[in-house]
Order: sequence, then C-alpha cells, then structure tokens
Amino acid sequence: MAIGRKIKGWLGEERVEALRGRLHEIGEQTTERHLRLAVTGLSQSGKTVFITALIHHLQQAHRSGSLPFFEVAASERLVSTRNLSAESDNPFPLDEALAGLSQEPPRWPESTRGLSEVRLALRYRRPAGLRRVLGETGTLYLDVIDYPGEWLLDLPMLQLDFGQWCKQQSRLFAREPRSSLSAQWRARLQEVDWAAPAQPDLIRTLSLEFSGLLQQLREDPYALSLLQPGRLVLPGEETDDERLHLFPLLVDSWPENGWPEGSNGALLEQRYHRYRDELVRPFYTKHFARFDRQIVLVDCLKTLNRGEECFRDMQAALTDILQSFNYGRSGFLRRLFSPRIDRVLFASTKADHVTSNQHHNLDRFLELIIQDAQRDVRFEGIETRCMAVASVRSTEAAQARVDGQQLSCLRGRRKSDGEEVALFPGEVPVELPEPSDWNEERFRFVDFAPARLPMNSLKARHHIRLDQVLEYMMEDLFR
Ligand SMILES: Nc1nc2c(ncn2[C@@H]2O[C@H](COP(=O)(O)OP(=O)(O)OP(=O)(O)O)[C@@H](O)[C@H]2O)c(=O)[nH]1
Ligand SMILES: [Mg+2]
Repeated sequence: MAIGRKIKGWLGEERVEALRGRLHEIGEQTTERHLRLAVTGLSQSGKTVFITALIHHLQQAHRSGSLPFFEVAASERLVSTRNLSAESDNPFPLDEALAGLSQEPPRWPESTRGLSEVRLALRYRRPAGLRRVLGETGTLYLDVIDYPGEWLLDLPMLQLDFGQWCKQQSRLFAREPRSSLSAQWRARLQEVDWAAPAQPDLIRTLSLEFSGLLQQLREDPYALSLLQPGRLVLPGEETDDERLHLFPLLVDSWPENGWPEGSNGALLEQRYHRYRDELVRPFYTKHFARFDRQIVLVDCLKTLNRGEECFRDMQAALTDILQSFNYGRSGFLRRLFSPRIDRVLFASTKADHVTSNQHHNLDRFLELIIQDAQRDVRFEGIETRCMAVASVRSTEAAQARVDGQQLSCLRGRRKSDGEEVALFPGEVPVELPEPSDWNEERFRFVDFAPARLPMNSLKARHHIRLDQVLEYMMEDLFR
C-alpha cells in the first residue's frame, strides 16, 4: 500500500513493525472478551451432565470434529482452551463428573446443589478480515455457571411481605395433592398459639416437617416443581442455618395489627425477612445481575410421563422462572439492578429419549409451554429460542418391523436396571395435552443409563445439538 510504504519510509521498517505489534497488543487487550453464561433448570433437569459435556467438547474442539455447527470450531479457528476453574471460589465438579461418564460402565453424576462454575480461556484465530487490524488471535474468557432453578422460584418473595406470601401459599396448599398431603401438618399449625412468646425449637421442628413435606411433593409420584422456599427443597439441604427454619403460616386467623413482638408469629415473620433479604436478594444482586446469557434446561419428557398435575405444576414453575427475565421498563428487577442478560435459550434436555424424527416436535412442544408461560412476561431486549438437546447421547437408532410396518426405535441400556433394550419410545405431542390425553397412560418415555463418553476422540454422535447451543450462545463473540 502506498501509504504503508510512505510511513515505512518516514519511520523505518523496524519501528513500523514495533508499532504494528503494539497495535495488535492494544487490539488484544481492548477486544479481550468475557462471557458469563448461566445454566439453570429445576432439579434433575440435566444441568451437571450438560455443563460437563459442553465443556468437554469445547476443550477437545481444536482436535476433534465433534462440533460441526459451532462455526469457530468447525472452521478450525479455535486454537486452544485453558481451564482456569481453580481460580473460582465455587469450582464446578468437572473432573468427578467426567470420570463417572467415561468409566466402564459409565454412570450419571451425583445430584449437586448450590452455585458452581467452570472458567475457560478460549484462544481463537480471528476471521481473516479482522486479523490485520486486531491481531491474529483473541481470547474469550468464558464462565459457565450452574445454579438451581429452584432459586428463581423464590423471586416472587422479593415483592411480598410475610402475610402476602402466606396467603399465596395457602391458595396453593388448598389444591391437590398439596392439600391432602399437608393436612396433618396444617392441623398442627392450628394448635399452636402464634401470639405466645416465641419457641425457636418448635419453629425448627415444624420447619423440618415442612421441608420433609416439600421433599415428598418433589418426589414420585407427585414430582411437583413449584415449591417454596426453594432452598428448603434442594438435595442434601440439612443445614442448621436458622434462616431456613421457615414455613408459611397456614392458619385461619391473623391478628389485625400483626403478631405481638417476641411471639412465635413474629419470629417466623422475621425469619421470612431474613431469608428474603439475606439469601434471595443477594443472589440477584451478586450473581444474577452479572450473567450475560442464560440457558434454562427443561425436562419435558419426565413431566409428560408423570401426568397432568405434575405437568401443570412444571408449567406454573416455568412461568415463575421466566419472571426473572421479565425486565419490562417498570419491572421491579430493573430497580434492583441493571439486568444484562440479552439471550435466553430454553433447552429441552434428554432428546435421546426419543427418536430423531421427534426432535422437531420436542422443540415445538417446549415452545408451546414457554408461549403459555410467557403470556405476561415481556422479554424486552432479550432474544429467546427453544431447542431439544442431548448432552450425552445414550441411545442409538434402530428399526423394527411391527405388523409389516417399519418403526423407528431406540436401543440403549435402561437406567432402572441396566438392561439392554430396544423399544419404541412414543411420540412427543405437537399440541399441549388435553385433559383426555392424560387418562390413557399415553406417555411412557424411558430413562436410559449413559453411553460412555470417551476422554478423547469425541464425535458429533456423542451429543445432540450441543454445537448449535454453543453457536447460538456465542457466535458473535469470536471476532
Ligand atoms: N439419556 C440422557 N439422560 C440424561 C442426559 N442428561 C441428563 N440425563 C439424566 O438426567 C439425570 C439428571 O442429570 P443431572 O445433570 O445430574 O441433573 P441436574 O439438573 O444437575 O440435577 P441436580 O444436581 O439434582 O439438580 C441424570 O442422572 C440422567 O438420568 C442426557 O443427555 N441423556
Ligand atoms: Mg447437578
């Protein structure tokens, strides 16, 4: 270039090179990018497996071709990845989960609780057009954060005082199966004198019973999701933190001027405020406020299996979860912090539980659930998408002839007994089920044991659409 030659003439070749080097360095510093990608979902929705597989594929991307639809990897621009998770205060259990999935026989990871994160530095070559200006390579610092969706269910508490929360819960506990299951416990509440001087031990006992009740509602055959306070239902939550000695006061009579100071009622109210102000609010201001993009995992198939109550409850829970992304201009979250999340992916997990001709139905089905749930949520400035995925594809396609007809089947090891099975898993509905659909035991999707995830030589067949997830979440960042 003529100007280039002139500058070289004035400054000399060496100084021009030094200048170019410095420009690249500045380019590198100014364009060093950070992405905090949060992954959530209700318990057992597949968060740990998803993050483990996603990170494993990313770490191998520069030498395996396992992510064909993730452009930066497919075009071999991803040069290297470095795991910086040791710097984090809450490291994600990546090594344990990977060891379990890659051993023989492989096993699914243990249930986790709380928030944890993986931190990676991804070094990539820039697209040709930008290399001259910004330098050959750039670095993306990626934090992937795992946190329980149950925490988002507590969001409404931020806007409710204790009395309002109790009223809301009492409407919920008037419905089955909550009503029958809680009848005895509610009767115990009626016997207590809530205006009498506080008995912390009594409140502790009643709260442990309440948390047992929530656990029971969470498990089969009920498998309900909309359970508050969220931190009382997380696995292994046996802490003696008194902020968790809390339950809704489901009694008929409330004093007009509030509970007397120092009473049982007042103590419970104080616990509620502490739970809300010391646990729920800080999660939003410290963590949620710093997330850039969000993935919400939903296990649609499990809820279909378990019937109408479970399905409706999951839908209601999802509606509450969506409220956390509801940043309408007057949204109270906007007053609490400045939200940053600009992209949300809703992923229907365990897509390997159905045949590949059903994946599109699974996308569509999740869209329907979300559509219903988001009627009163405005995703201002947020892009959303629904996608069916499998983090560790554990089934293979098979064909069977039934009554002279060719049928698409799945082959894999059943999770419950490890038996090798070939079966027709059934179809994913393309409409939200009608009341009559639930009576016929129509949905019986089977859970599978994991197929072994190799430590090396990863292939695209080891997952379903993890590459499309990565592309959607990060495509604009490798410039
Ligand atoms: N077939 C199949 N099953 C999966 C997949 N991902 C998760 N699962 C199943 O879902 C279960 C839960 O997965 P996790 O990743 O532990 O779920 P989680 O959301 O981290 O669960 P908690 O830590 O308990 O909240 C596993 O034990 C598997 O049975 C998948 O990609 N394919
Ligand atoms: Mg987990």
